[in-house]
Amino acid sequence: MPVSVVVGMQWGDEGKGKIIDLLSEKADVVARYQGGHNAGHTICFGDQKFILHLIPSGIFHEGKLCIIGNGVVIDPKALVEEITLLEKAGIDFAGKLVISNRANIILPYHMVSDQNKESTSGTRKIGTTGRGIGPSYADKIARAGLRTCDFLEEDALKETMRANYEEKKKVLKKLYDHDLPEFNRLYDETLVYREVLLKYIGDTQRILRDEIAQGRNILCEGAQGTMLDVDHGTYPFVTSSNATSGGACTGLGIPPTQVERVIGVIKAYTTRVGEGPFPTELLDGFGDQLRDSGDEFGSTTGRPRRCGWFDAVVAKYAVELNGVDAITLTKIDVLDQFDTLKVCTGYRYKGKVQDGMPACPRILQECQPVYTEFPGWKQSTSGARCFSDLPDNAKRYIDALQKMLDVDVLMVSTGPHRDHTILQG
Ligand code: 2SA
Ligand code: MG
Repeated sequence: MPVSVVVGMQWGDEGKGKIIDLLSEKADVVARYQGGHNAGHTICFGDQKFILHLIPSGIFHEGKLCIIGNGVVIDPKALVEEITLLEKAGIDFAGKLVISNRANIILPYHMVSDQNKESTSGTRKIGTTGRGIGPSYADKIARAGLRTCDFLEEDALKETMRANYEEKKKVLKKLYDHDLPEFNRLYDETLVYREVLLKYIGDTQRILRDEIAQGRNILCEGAQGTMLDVDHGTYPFVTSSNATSGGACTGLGIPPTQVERVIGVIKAYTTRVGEGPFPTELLDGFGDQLRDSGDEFGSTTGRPRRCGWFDAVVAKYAVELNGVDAITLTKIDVLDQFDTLKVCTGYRYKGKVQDGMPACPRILQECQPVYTEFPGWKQSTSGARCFSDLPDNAKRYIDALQKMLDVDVLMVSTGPHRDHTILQG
């Protein structure tokens, strides 16, 4: 069973891009299963840095097939721009990219709706990326969306798109007094992107079925992270898809019985971007120090990320929920300058330590973290490639996390580049 799923174990930005890029070497197919161009997966090699939003992080390797699955929502303009940018950097897409014919489309009115809802929601605002992700998934679930297969026949596309447009036009006018551009302008623009994308649209479920039958290695790429999962995350402060490992099956059409392993990516501290509860958040100078040393700014929107200590309650929940059987621990070097490190081992609510992850955001908001302290190492680990080269206190910190989570640490990342990596075992 050659299918592996790579999943974010926190609120996204764990460093999945780098890890998938590394693991892609041994994969035949790399497939994105949810989210859209809200994601920002950063990959560095040589002196180049790329931020991928929709294209799977295997694209930089020769001979790998990259798939955008049915669970992804696609903004045609964003995808065409990303393809064009990568082509300019010398990436050849011929025969390398297939987009599911069952993926839902994001159109400009989804973005308008997302941004207007956010700006009129006051304290109920989610802090979305404003990319139209939620409204597009809402249309999908309401069975009102446009899909990539609708691109295949121009007449049908026009009819479906017009019906959607007319409805959105009324709703956006009524709710936000917003006027959409006229239909033909929107349609003609969509046709331009369709022209570029048509050749990539295919039946990715069947392709994956055949690849699996031939024993090929499939790497399923999650976007965002466990705590942003629409069912299991800190709802309503979540994204609108299943970022957990189960999303790989629905978002690609792969049977659960074919998934062999789940690799969890987790940062040595915690960040989140957007609103919502975050028990270990540091609102003091330590938080600023993490943000500065970790360069913690949204790779899609540039927003400063909120930073805090490692949260083992979140991590254990993610292990359980995703069935994580190996961990890759990232950005350990960002902790190099701290005297003392804290790890949250439990949540106290109204004087009592909670069992598990509270479902209700109001309760989570009031939870006080219970911390265990670790001495820092005050030495550079940046670029280390061997576990034995790490300072003793860094080894102790990693060992302690491994014990708390009861899962093997497969890799430790000590910097943004491919070779800034410690491979275990
Ligand atoms: P949305 O736009 O509807 O998915 O937003 C809903 C919530 O999901 C969060 N979200 C993210 N969190 C971390 N990283 C993401 N990708 C970008 C990055 C984010 C950026 O890699 O840095 O640049 O701001 C991502 N995408 C969605 C979002 O912040 C909301 O909390
Ligand atoms: Mg990111």
